[in-house]
Amino acid sequence: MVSTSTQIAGFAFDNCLMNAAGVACMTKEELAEVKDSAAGTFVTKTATLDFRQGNPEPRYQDVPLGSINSMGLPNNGLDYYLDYLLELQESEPNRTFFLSLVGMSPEETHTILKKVQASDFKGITELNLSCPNVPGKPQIAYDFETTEKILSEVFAYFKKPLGIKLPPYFDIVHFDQAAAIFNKYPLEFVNCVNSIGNGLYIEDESVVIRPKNGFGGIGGQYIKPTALANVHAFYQRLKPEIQIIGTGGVLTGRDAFEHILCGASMVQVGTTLHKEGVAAFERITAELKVIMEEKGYESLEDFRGKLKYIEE
Ligand code: RRO
Repeated sequence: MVSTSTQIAGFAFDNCLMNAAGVACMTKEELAEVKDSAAGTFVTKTATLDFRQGNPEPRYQDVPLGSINSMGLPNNGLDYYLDYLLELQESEPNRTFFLSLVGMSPEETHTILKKVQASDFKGITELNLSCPNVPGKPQIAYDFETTEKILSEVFAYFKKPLGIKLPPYFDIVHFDQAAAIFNKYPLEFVNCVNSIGNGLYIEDESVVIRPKNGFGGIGGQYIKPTALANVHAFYQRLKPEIQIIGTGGVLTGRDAFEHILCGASMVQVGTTLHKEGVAAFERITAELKVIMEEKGYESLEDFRGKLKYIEE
């Protein structure tokens, strides 16, 4: 009797796998397909206050070891996603879903979060501090001063369950500094990681996506070691009340197992979901359960965070 069920922010999910924001979540139809798959829940495309067209196409390319994208935050606007989530609260009262959002400025972020706070939304909010693809807008969470200012202002009025989506960090001092900031706030989770920003993929003599002359966020196999390092670095540093969602390089049950071993309580699938469709959830769940059975683990708690180190 092996279970991959989990909890985030006190809400129960019957599976720890879900989509990563940006994949299979732009429209209600896509969200419904994830909802009705083997996934435990879904997260919406990151919503801004108003509809955005995003960057010119081609803007997402699957490549052999992963993906590159410069979507530029295309989305249907906050109300589209919030209305759907409020509908689901009536039709599926026993399930909890995630709303991803960010403003085009700190002011817009506050406007959006105040609307969510004032609404009847009972689910979980993920504030995306790591979009790498809007020309002229740096990834917020690489600027610790701005990040701290936003969080201190947000928690003055936002009282619903909130987590943040982080970019990958690459320096131990940055893990220390980021964790010290996050530990000051009542965050429910951090989600590690967004795509590795501004990679360049070349085929023959050309880039493969149009925006920014081909620079884009890298996902898939390329990023698993970075993702695992970020999951584990924050697992080691954050107060236990802040859970970790692991995202990056999940192709197989083994990859999901490694994220959980590093401390993840939920595992998101992006590039692989884009390549394979929602059938990926059933396959990866089955593969994860085989590994758990082989090792005699019945639940995620039996191995979460229990990464082994090599003794002196
Ligand atoms: O829409 C995007 O270009 C995008 C976003 Br908001 C994000 O957070 N991560 C990413 O790889 N692409």
